[in-house]
Amino acid sequence: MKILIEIAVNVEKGDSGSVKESVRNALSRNLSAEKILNYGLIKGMDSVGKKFKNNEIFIPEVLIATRAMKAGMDLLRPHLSEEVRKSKGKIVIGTVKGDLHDIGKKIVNMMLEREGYEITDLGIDVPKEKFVEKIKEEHPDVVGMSALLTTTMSYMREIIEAIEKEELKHRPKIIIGGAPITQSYADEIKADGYASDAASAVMLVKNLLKHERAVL
Ligand code: B1M
Repeated sequence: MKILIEIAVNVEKGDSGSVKESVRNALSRNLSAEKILNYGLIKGMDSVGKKFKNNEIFIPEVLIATRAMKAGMDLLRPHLSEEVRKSKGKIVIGTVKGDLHDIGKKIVNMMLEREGYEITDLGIDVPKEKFVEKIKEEHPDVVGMSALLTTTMSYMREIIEAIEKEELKHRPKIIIGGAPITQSYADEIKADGYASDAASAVMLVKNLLKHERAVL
C-alpha cells in the first residue's frame, strides 16, 4: 500500500515531520495501528539496519532514522491494541558509568519496546547506585547494561556485585551488551546473558523471561 511505503521511506530518510504526517494520514484512512507499525515504521527501520550493516549509511543517519521511528511510534501508541500495548515485562537499562555511547542502546530499547516491553532508560554514565535505586523502585524483570569502551566494561562487574549485595527477593535478570562485550565476559562477571545486537537482545529477553515463568 502506497501510504505504508511512504512511511517506511520517511523513516529511512529520518524525516520525523513527514513520518508524523504520513502516520496521521494512514490513521485517518482507518489503517490499523499494527499494520502501520509493522509494514511502515518497522519496515523502514529494518532497511536502515541492513544499510548500516552494509556500510551504505553511517551512525548519524541511523540515529536520525531512530528518532523518526520514535516520532511515529509516539503517535501510534494510543491506537495500538491492548494486546500489543500490554507490557510483557519491565526493563531498566543504562549505559554504564564513564561511558557516553548510547546509539546502540537506543536501538536496543526501540526493538524491545516494539516487542511490548516497558523500558526505563537511565541514560548514559550511570553509576551502580542509580541502577540499584531504580531496581528497588521499579522491580524490573530485566536490567540491561551497555558499554562501548574497554575501559568502562569492567564497571559492569561492579554493578552486578552491587545488585547481588542487596540480596533482593526477586533479583532481575541481568543482560549486557556493547561492541567490546563477549559471551565469555558475561559468563565471567555472572551476567545472565549477552546480546551482540538489538535483535539478539530481544531473543535473549524473551528466552530469559520464558524460562523465568517456567521456573515460577
Ligand atoms: Co566513541 N569510541 N569514543 N564516540 N565511538 C568507539 C566505541 C571506538 C571503538 C572508536 C575507535 O577507536 N575505533 C572507541 C573505543 C575503543 C575501545 O575502548 N576499545 C571509542 C572511543 C575511544 C571514544 C572516546 C574515548 C574518544 C575520545 O574522546 N578520545 C570517547 C569516549 C567518551 C565516553 O564514552 N566517555 C568517545 C566518544 C564518542 C562520541 C560521543 C563522539 C560518539 C558517541 C555518541 C553517542 O553514542 N551518543 C562516539 C561514537 C559514535 C563511536 C563509534 C564511531 C560508533 C558507536 C556506535 O554508535 N555504533 C565507535 C566506533 C565503532 O563502533 N565503529 C566508537 C553503532 C551502534 C548501532 O552499535 O553501539 O555497538 P553499538 O550497539 C549495538 C551492539 O553493540 C548492541 O546492539 C546495538 C545495536 O545493534 N548493544 C547491546 C549495545 N548495547 C547493548 C546492550 C544490550 C544488548 C546489546 O543489552 C543491555
